[in-house]
Order: sequence, then structure tokens, then C-alpha cells
Amino acid sequence: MKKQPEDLKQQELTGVEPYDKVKVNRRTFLSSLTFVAGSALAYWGWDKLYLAPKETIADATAGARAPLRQVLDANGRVFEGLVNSKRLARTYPKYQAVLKPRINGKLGIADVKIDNWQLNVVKNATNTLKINLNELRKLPKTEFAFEFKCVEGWSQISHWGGVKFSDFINHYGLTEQAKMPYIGLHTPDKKYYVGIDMPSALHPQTLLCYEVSGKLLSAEHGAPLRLIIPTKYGIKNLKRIGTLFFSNERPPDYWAELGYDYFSGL
Ligand SMILES: Nc1nc2c(c(=O)[nH]1)N[C@H]1C(S)=C(S)[C@@H](COP(=O)(O)O)O[C@H]1N2
Ligand SMILES: [Mo]
Repeated sequence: MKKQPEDLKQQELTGVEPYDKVKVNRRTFLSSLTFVAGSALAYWGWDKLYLAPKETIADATAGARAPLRQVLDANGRVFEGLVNSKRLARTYPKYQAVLKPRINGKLGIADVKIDNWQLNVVKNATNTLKINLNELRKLPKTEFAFEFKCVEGWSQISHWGGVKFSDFINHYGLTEQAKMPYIGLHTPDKKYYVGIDMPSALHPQTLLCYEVSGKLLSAEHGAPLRLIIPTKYGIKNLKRIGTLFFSNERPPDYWAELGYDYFSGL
């Protein structure tokens, strides 16, 4: 658009374009167009998300819309990849550990006789190993203090001891089973249960743990045997293991069924 000579003259004098002559220039037009298109796109995206079916699959029934769960699962896969690197969780000198670690979560640890407890290890459909605590205590003991983290928002440095899960696998000749991608664990009464990806289970800091603060576990901390897995949040550290099995599919997981991240890595 050509400017009239008088406009140009006024602009020259004042340095300002006369108000009523301001044209919608190219840049303004384009940015408005972008805004309108962006809004339409956002509305379309929201509508699509809102109308997307809610998930109903068994291991994630939190009712998240399918596209959101896809993003959560994609994040999970990224973190599964990261942990394969065998990165170690930070450990601390024992004296930095609290003397009385907090007790949290009592699902599956009430009213169970621990005296004749045995760990059930399902080797295959017809063979379940029964292992008692004395046998496990004869294997090399690994101990360390680390910062135990609960998703509820607290953390504590605490000191744990037990058998490395990988030592346990080798000792009991379970290397073939350990080629499967998951282990599942549950309490004797099956009220609490978790699934763990095999790389995390075989991580050098994952313990079948029988000691806390240098003493045998108390009932509340999961006696006689619990899982300690410092690369994951507290929810995956199942107390009072009754049964352990190997699986090609994701085993059922108490908190994943309520919408928490299946991997729950740190
Ligand atoms: N059997 C069983 N294990 C469990 C839980 C539970 O409720 N039952 N809670 C989990 C949660 S949420 C946390 S934070 C830790 C807490 O372990 P602690 O009581 O030894 O601190 O145990 C985990 N393992
Ligand atoms: Mo927790």
C-alpha cells in the first residue's frame, strides 16, 4: 500500500505514523492468524483428549485417558532404559542412618505367623523352591545405608542388610528364569504385591533384605524378608515376601493398579 504524501510528511516531522492511518501490517496479520490457528488446534486437542476412552486394562485402572497413559508409558520406557546402565544409588556412612526408621504401609503384614515362614520361589509350573531364613543368612551379606524415598513425600537415610538378589539367583540356579523380563512378589496373604523389571531386580543394590539398623527386621519393617530396591520408590520395596515368581508379562502391582507409575524409578 502506497502512503499518501501528506502522511509521509507528518511521519517525517513526528516520527510517528498517524493513528488513523495505521495499516494492519503483514506481521500483525500473520501473528493473529497464528493465534487463531493455535487456539483451534488447542481446542481440537483438548476435545480429542476429553473424548478419548478411559483405560480399563487390568494393570492400570486409574481411569487415565488413553493418550495420557501413552505418555506415562513412554516415560516409563525411557527410565527403564536409563536404569539398565547399572547406575548406583548414592550410599552413606552407616552413622548417618536414622536409628529408628519410619514405618509406613501395613498391607499384608498383619496376622501372619512368621515362625514357620518360608520363601516360595516358583521355578516353573511344577517346581516351587521353599527356602528358609537360615539358608539365606548363610549366603554373603551385603549392607549399605541409602536414602529411602516414599512417594508420599518423605525420605530417610536408613541402613539395610541382606542377600543381593543377583547372588540369590546364582546360588539357587535361577539364571534361566532370570532371562524373563519381570519378577512378581507378594505377601503370604497376597494383600500387597509388586512387579519389578528384571534389570532393576538384578541391579547390584537390590536386596532380599532381613536386617535393618544392624538387627533382624521387626514385623512392621517386613520380617522375616523384604525387598530393598534403592533405585525405586518405597512402594516397590515389598515387606514380608511370601512368594516370588518370574514372568514374561508385567506381574500385578498394587499401586500401579491405582494409577502410580509401574516402573516407579528414581
Ligand atoms: N507388605 C507391604 N509392603 C510395603 C507396604 C505395605 O503397605 N505392605 N508399603 C510400601 C511403602 S508405600 C513404603 S514407603 C515402604 C515403607 O517401608 P518401611 O515401613 O520399612 O519404612 O514399604 C512398602 N512396602
Ligand atoms: Mo511409600
